[in-house]
Amino acid sequence: MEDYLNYTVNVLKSRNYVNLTIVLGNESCDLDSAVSSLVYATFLHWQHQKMKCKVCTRNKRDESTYKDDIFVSLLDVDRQDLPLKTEVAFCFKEHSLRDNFLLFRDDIDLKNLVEDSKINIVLVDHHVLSKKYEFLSPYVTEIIDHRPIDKNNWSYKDDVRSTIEIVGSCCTLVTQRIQDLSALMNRGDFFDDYEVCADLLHSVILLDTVNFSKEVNKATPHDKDKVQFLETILKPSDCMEERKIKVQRLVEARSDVALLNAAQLLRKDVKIVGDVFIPSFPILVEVYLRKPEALKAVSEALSQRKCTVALLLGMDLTGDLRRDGAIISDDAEKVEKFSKILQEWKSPCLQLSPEENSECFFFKQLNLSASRKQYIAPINEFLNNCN
Ligand SMILES: [Mn+2]
Repeated sequence: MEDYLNYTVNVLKSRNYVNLTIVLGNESCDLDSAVSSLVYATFLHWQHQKMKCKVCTRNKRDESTYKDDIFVSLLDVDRQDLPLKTEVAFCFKEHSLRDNFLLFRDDIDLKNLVEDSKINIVLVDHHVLSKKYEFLSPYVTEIIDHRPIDKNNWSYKDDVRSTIEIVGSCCTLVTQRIQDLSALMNRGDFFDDYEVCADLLHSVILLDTVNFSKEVNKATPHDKDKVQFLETILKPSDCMEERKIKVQRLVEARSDVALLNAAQLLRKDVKIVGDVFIPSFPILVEVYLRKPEALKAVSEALSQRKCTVALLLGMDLTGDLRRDGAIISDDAEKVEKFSKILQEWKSPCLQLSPEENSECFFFKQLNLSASRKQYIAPINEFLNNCN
C-alpha cells in the first residue's frame, strides 16, 4: 500500500502521467468517505496494472519516457484538519498510512489539473458535488454511494456508471464493486495483494452499522454479507469478539474530542446544503453548547462559510444511544420556519422534542435511527420554500 501511495503521489507531483483518475470522498471526510476513496483508488490502480498487457509492451518501452495512468485518492479536508477527524487519524495510524503519502484538498489545484490533464472523477460516499467542486461534473465517470438518490442537480454524463444502493456503509458497496470487477478480470485477488484494504473496509462497515446494532438500525443484509466475506480473508480467530473490539476502539477514537475547542468541533464533520451549515458531533449538542464560546464559534463559522442558518446534530454512543440538535441563526424568522418544517416532517418523522432554551431552538431527537442524511430532504424543502 505504501509503495502504491508513494509512487502515485510522486508521479502526480511530477505530472508525468497520461490519464489521471481522482477518487473523491465527501466533504465531511468521515471514515467511510476516507476509506472508500483510499481503497477504491488502490483497487483501480491494481486493476490497471493487472490489465495492461505487460508482456507485449515491456520490451519496446523506454522506461525514461514511459507514462502511465494514475489513480489517486483525494481527501476532501485541509491537511491541517486531519487531526479533527479523530477516528480517521486513529485508523490511518493503526494501518501505518502516513499522511505524507496522502493527498488532501489543499495540496492540489483541481481547476488547474482539469485544464491540463485528461481527468476522470469517481465519486464515493456522495453523489451531489459540493459547490466548490461543481465544475467537476462533466468529468465524473463513476459514482458509488449509499444515500437516497437525489436527481435535483444531476448533471452527469449519460454513461456514468452508478452504484447507488441504500446500505449502512459505502464501504459495503466498494467491497461489492471490487469483488464484481475482480471476478470479471479473473487475474488474481486484490485482497490477497492488499489485505490491509480488507481490514479497512471491515472496520468501517462495522463502525457505520455500529456492529449491526438494532437500535441504530443502519445495517442491511448486504452490509452483513460483505463483513462475512471480508472475514473469510482476514480470518479472525473469534469473529464476534473481533467485531466488538474494533467498533469499541473506533467509537472511542471518534468521540475523543476532549482536546478540541468549539471552533474545531464545528469543523470535525460538516456538510453544507445551500446556506445551511450542518456540523454533526460525536457528543450531544447539549454538551457542545456548554463549551466556552460555543455560540460565538457558530456565528463565526456561519459568516466564514457564507451560511445563514446552522443545524447542529449531536449523538452520544457511550451508553444508550441518544441524539439531539439545535437550530441557530441571527434571523429569528428562519429559525421559526426551519424548525416547523423539521418538526412536521413525515418521511421519516424525526420525532423532535423541543426543550426550553433561551439562545437557540434546541431539541431532543427521539427517532434514533435518523442521521444527517434524513435531514437533507426537509432542508431542501426549507431552502426551496422559505429562502
Ligand atoms: Mn457514508
